[in-house]
Amino acid sequence: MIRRLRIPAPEDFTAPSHSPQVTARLGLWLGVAFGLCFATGVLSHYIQHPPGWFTWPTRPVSLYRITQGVHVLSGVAAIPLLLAKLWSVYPRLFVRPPVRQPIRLSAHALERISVLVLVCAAFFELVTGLFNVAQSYPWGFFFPTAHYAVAWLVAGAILLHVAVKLPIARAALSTPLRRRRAVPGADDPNSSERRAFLRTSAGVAGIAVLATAGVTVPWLRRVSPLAWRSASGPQGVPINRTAAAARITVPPDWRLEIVWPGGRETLSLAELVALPHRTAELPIACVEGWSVSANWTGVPVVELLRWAGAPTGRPVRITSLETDGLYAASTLPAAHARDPLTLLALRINGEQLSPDHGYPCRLIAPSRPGVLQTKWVARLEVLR
Ligand SMILES: Nc1nc2c(c(=O)[nH]1)N[C@H]1C(S)=C(S)[C@@H](COP(=O)(O)O)O[C@H]1N2
Ligand SMILES: [Mo]
Repeated sequence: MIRRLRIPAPEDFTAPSHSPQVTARLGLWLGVAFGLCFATGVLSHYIQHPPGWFTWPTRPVSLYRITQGVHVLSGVAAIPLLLAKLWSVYPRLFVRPPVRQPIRLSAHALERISVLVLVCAAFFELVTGLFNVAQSYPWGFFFPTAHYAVAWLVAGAILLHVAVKLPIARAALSTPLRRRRAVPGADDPNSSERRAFLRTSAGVAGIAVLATAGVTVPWLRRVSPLAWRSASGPQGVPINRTAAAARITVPPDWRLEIVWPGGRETLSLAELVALPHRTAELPIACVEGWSVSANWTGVPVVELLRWAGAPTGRPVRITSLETDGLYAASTLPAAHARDPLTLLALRINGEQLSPDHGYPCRLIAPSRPGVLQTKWVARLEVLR
């Protein structure tokens, strides 16, 4: 049996922007923004904590820069879209009574609870994400873990919400915005207001993206007043953690240590500098969405391992002089460890690395999150 759904008429609500045609379209756009944000966020999580079955390509060198840029910018776009969607449904959020059958937990009540979970979780993701890009952590929990866990809650709540709303959303999406009234030639006066509200919502989302996209899109830097990172910084690249903050002191007798199952080799800075170098243009792409390209010069890790007589084609653990930081070490997966563009960099944009950029040497590898580009490297360990 096919049930005919009654689309609430615009008069059911106080303003045309509260019509289901508006809500459904905003829902669709929001679904695209959240979908992109979720997919790129899960990717970023897997790159940083790879399960056994996961591999991430080393090419194009900017792949992570792109996926993480999409993550942060789709999140930025979702903020005005979520506010607009809440505005478009808010009369219905306060329908009385909130629970139709007070004794039994009705489907209606469950649906209302799932919407509450969805709204709270979505706000949690967008707000914590915003604070994260602003490098402000005014809370007690560990941001990546909480942000990742709640993302699954949002995804599940969205799927449930879409499943519940599919019939009404489909009907509303197939109802043209420009609906003709019974009187021929007379346009529904509310339809232009509905379209204006949708245009404004899309416009605000677009402006929010343009105003911030300069953090990662070089040619947008000049039109992005709200970009939270510019291309400037010592030697043309911003610094997240300075050598002073990480309490780095490079010992005068610094030697790079290379260890592998059954072997060990060390070399001085002078010996490292004397090895064949390679220069590559590679981006630093922070998980916070900002990214900047630079010309890095250094010794390819694979060549260094060959020079030491260590096995290649295995994952390599990179450890910093930093002792207690969260990002004091990282692991190069086998694909990155054997890539000739994975460098132990000694120079940036033609100059010796400044202390803040990781002097005496830092890791820089293609298509890799900034947090894994370990600075102030002290040790390479070939894993089994
Ligand atoms: N040892 C160490 N390396 C590190 C970090 C750190 O805190 N300690 N921060 C990482 C992060 S989060 C990023 S985005 C890049 C930032 O690079 P930059 O500060 O050198 O520009 O370095 C990475 N390397
Ligand atoms: Mo970062």
